[in-house]
Amino acid sequence: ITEERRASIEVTQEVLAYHITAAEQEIQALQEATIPSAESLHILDFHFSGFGLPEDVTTQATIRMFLDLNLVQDFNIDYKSLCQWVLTVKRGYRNNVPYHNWHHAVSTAQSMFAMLMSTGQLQNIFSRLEILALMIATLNHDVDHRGVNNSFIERTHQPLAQLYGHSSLENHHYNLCVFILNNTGSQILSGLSAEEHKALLHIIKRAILATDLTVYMERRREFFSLAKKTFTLPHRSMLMTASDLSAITKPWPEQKRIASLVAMEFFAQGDKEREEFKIKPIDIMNRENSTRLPYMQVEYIDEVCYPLYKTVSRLFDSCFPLLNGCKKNRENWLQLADEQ
Ligand code: 5BB
Ligand code: ZN
Repeated sequence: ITEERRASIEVTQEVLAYHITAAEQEIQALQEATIPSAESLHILDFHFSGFGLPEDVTTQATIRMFLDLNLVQDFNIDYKSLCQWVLTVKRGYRNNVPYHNWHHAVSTAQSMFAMLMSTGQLQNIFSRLEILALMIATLNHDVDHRGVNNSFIERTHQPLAQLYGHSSLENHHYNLCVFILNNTGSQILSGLSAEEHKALLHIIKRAILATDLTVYMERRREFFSLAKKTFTLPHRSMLMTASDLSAITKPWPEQKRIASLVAMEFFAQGDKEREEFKIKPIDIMNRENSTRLPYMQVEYIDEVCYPLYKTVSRLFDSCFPLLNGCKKNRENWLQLADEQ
């Protein structure tokens, strides 16, 4: 690493720290707030909906997940640092992105939390360190998403694509996650030993990189065949994807709303491709196909979601509501597709 490169990193970190570190007032408000119980926040439910929750409640709900998983006690996490960390992660997400924003982060973390809490099984299988890693990873897994996919970033030759060879976005999400963990005042890991710290970052990295859907599609055969054997560990990565895609398992009004946000984000990328590269966007990003949305959702369920939740619920009975929700949404989308 050259002197110049080091300087450039330092400057970037300074800028980032200045822009995304939460304001003192905001931190104090969260720190002094009475955190509602998990029951009253409904975060133990698989059909939890984060949309419509006031912003301050989303950060309180996040704190509640860390408290109820005993992570604050077990890892000696300083409470004020935890508050600043959560608020800083929240600021790392872009409000102007329709789907990949803070609500998606909270919803992903909540799905992981609900799976972990639904059965003693999962909490016995994973170590305390793995549980901490999975919660940090879900909350950070899309931080600073720009509403366009890796393929777009690579084709536009953005610095982000030059920095990493593959999974550009996911590598960026991980690096920002580490940056926020090192940020003065947000150092929730200061109670960990050097070895624990190193092991934790390794798990977080693998978990965040696993949320690249193309990586999941390539590896899923492996998960499915592992899941059929009796004494195998469920893959942490599979639970990351199950949390990430949990919108498809939500009650119908929520699923409909989220699908339209996903479509908005896809179509916005398609519009950019048409304008900037003068190319015809791929089907799912082409606004002219908006009437095919119900049909695309059925395909998405059949090819991606159903096999995933089938495997997860086979491993853990308590996760069956995820599969059931997915099935119900397939019926609804199919009906809409047939009506057209
Ligand atoms: C397109 C190709 N086809 C043969 C099968 C179905 N797919 S799909 O699975 O890529 C697809 C997924 C098509 C349309 C979709 O949404 C239209 C609004 C979706 C879809 N993806 N629908 C969703 O509700 C959600 Br949530 C998602 C996941 C969004 C993750 C975005 C990450 C993209 C990186 C490649
Ligand atoms: Zn995501």
